[in-house]
Amino acid sequence: MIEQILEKFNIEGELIDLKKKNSGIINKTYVATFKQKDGSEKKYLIQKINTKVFTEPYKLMKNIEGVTTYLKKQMIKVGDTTHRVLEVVKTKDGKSLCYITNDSDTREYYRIYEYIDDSISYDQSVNKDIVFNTGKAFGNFQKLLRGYPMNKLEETIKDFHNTPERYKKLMDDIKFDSEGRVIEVAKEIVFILMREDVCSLIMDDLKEGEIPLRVTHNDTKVNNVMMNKDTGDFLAVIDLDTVMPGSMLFDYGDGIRSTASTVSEDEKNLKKVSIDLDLFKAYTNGYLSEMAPYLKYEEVSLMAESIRIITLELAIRFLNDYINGDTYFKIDYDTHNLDRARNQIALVKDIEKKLDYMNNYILQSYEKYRKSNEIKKRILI
Ligand code: GN1
Ligand code: MG
Repeated sequence: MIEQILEKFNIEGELIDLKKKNSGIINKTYVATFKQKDGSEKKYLIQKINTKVFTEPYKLMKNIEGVTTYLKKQMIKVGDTTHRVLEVVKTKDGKSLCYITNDSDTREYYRIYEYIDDSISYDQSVNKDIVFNTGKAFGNFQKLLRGYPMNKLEETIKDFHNTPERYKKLMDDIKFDSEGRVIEVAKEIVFILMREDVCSLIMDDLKEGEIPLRVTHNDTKVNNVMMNKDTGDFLAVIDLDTVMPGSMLFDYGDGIRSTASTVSEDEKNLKKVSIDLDLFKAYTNGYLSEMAPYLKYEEVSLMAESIRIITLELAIRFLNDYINGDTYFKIDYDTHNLDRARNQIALVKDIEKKLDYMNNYILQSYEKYRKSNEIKKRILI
């Protein structure tokens, strides 16, 4: 089947290996190796787009092509030759996607990227350096895209990080209780109810224009950055499906939520769930080392709060999916989404204890990187 897809794309050589990759909980991914005429091997990443989540795959690819083309131009402009950009492979008729019609008469969409060689990605934050470079990669991504024409960008998933809307939807679905699961999750619902006001802090400022819309990645996990195998520096930001207009706060907060948590989202022993402050510092410094000169103070002052908001949002999403009968996130067992929601709630509790500390640290780091950039600019003049 995948072979049939591969034939539709502009790929040279002979297919010698095909493997399914276990990463992400939305799209299905395969790695294909092709032997070239000169004997060398070239790898490609094939992804089946989850059209339940991304209902308009052509819009999604339009965003990805626009952003990657722009990134490449910016990198040439600033003389960056060490980092790489995701490369879309076109079909034989010049499209960024192909589809096949499956047995149940629905279209399955596939796209292909060139595999990024000499790279490694981590599913867990192994150490501070990796986390620093993850923050730096996403900071650099936002920095290079800060002049991207926002009107060219499609909203591929409507209200993706609109936390108050996510909250409202959860409350609506609780009333509906389609699977009769609400009774089991009363404690979790109360926890979320008590934080209704927190949900709207970022969205209110965005709507009022206090903070700007920027190009955001919207899935700033450690495994969405390919690292250079030899130098340890970041190589490229991947998984651009959710690139959309948004606030940098969603990206920063989600970056800390996912890279600085002591355990994975699947950990059931809630005593183990917390934010590792050293990893928090590493990500913050990496991010601000790139973005500090370009941020508005209103954004910086909400950075610590954004960690709580995005974690609460994911708790809401997991709990909502559990209540609805697990229609969105892939699950391995019946209560998987409930366990994930509990894990994120435990993380919110820990974040709340550390909020003031994190806020102070962010402000210090921001001042440090802003000043060092001023000095660099003066020296250059
Ligand atoms: C989903 O599939 P993956 O791991 O790239 C989700 C993110 C969540 C994440 C939680 C489009 O991302 O928003 O933070 O799971 N992506 C989408 O693990 O919903
Ligand atoms: Mg993703």
